[in-house]
Amino acid sequence: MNNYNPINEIVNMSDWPPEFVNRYIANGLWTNDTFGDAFQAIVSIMGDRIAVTDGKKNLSYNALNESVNELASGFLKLGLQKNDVVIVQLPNCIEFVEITFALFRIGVIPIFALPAHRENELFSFCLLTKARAYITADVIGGFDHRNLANALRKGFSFLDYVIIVGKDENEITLDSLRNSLVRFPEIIAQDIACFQLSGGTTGIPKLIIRRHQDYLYNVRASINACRFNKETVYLAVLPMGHNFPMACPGFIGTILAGGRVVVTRSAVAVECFDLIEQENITVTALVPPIAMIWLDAAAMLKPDIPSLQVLQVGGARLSNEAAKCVKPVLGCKLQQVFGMAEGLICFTGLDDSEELITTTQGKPMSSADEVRVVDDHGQLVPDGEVGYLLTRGPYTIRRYFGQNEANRTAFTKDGFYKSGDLVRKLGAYLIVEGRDKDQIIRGGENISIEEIEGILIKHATIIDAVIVGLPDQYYGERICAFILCKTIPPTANDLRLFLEKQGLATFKIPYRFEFLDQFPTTGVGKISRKELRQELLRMHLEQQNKKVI
Ligand code: J2J
Repeated sequence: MNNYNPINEIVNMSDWPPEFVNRYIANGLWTNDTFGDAFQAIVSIMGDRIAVTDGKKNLSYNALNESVNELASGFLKLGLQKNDVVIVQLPNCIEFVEITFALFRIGVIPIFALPAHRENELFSFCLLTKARAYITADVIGGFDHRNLANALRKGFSFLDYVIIVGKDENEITLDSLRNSLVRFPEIIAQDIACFQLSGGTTGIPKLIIRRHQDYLYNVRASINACRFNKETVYLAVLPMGHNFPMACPGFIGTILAGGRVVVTRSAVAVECFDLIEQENITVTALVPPIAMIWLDAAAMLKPDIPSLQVLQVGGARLSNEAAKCVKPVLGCKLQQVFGMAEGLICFTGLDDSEELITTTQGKPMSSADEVRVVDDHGQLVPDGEVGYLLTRGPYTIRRYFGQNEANRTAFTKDGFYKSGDLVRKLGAYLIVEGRDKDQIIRGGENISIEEIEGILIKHATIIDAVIVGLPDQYYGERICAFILCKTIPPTANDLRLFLEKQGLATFKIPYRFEFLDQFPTTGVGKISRKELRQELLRMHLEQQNKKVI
């Protein structure tokens, strides 16, 4: 059993029923090529044009291709084989691009861990997949990943290799693997390209099987919707392992469209504004908390960044108020992106009306995407009413890897993925109203946290606001607001008066305000409501204990 590879069980499985496979192929959505083929094709067109930039370092398409081949050969010579799994945990860097395409080329399957993941997440990935290698950097954001590597090695005898990007005396370095060419295994469109991670804010991320055929379609449809082309210069700010900056269209989409990727390890507004100016960035992608900070900084600094045509914002709900500021403050178009690593991606269109761009989260990017909005009993709700989003399509998974329980609960019998998002339809467009678990029900009233947050950020001193519920024996839940301020915070009473003046119903006015210097975030930078809820409970219990004493 020692050589048992759990991946073998899914290698030849088709995740979609045959009638869907046939339809997606017949309609030209799924093609026979792989990421390796698509990359090769663009290399032969772009040649010596720059593909990736990191600081002063540039790699042309030809040079990137050479690196990819050398690394792919090195991984094979080291002993990795097609369908082995490796964990890749890296900061944004050129090597991220090289490694991704090298692994795609030889069918070694990366799990893209985010830099913020620690033992809990990595141990679970190892256990599920029997990962054979851990590819990381020595230190990321002040944290020494060699300690994590040691813990993994101790825990799992099957983890044969630790590969360090950068210099290291004791471990295998990536550079030492750059090797003369060997024969590559044959990779077909049905092979697994990578594991993406579910973005849920509870528990350990689940593994999402992305095959060349569906993931390549995901990238190509995104390129189409976002009009990426040879003139695109994409700034990779969000952690590149996440589905959004990776494949929607992200850095892979930029490369396959013949554009240039500029990577940065800093999301700090001034540093990014400088980079946008120096590198003539045309598009970048952010999560709302970072977008809000950029907007605030830009309002003061008035950066000179005319090259920036589009700011994509997704990953969490951007308030309509913040959405309306993007054009006047940053001088570029806003593109809202509502997506999930499990599949479905919605974009607002580049030519859509301001109204659609600032008040909706876009429409599904593929005509083959199927969307249903249903009530608690799975019955369709009338158009325009809020319900749970179910979706199915040519790049939306039908099951997770190694998650029997989640596979029973997260999908309907007819293969729709239950996203857990509460949405409202406006024609083909979707408006995200929250997540099922983020709703606040106070005294039987469903409270729209979006409405309260949207009003709070209109206050002159507030950068961002998050509403969470505190369990309460009388009301069921009470409304609490966490506030991030530019300057000295207003008092809770000021804010109550402000909300009242803005016309917010009395029962929606928060019972409690907490002022923080920063919000806890998930690995990709979304605000972690789960951690804020825990923090609130902790503060509440502390106060109760004080009262008892
Ligand atoms: C509200 N909630 C949103 C939005 C995602 C592009 C963009 C984002 C992701 C992503 C992604 C939202 N408004 N605009 O993979 O390719 C919440 C929803 C969704 C969950 C998915 C991409 N955009 N969300 O965020 O897998 O709750 O993917 O179900 O990390 O984020 O999270 P994740």
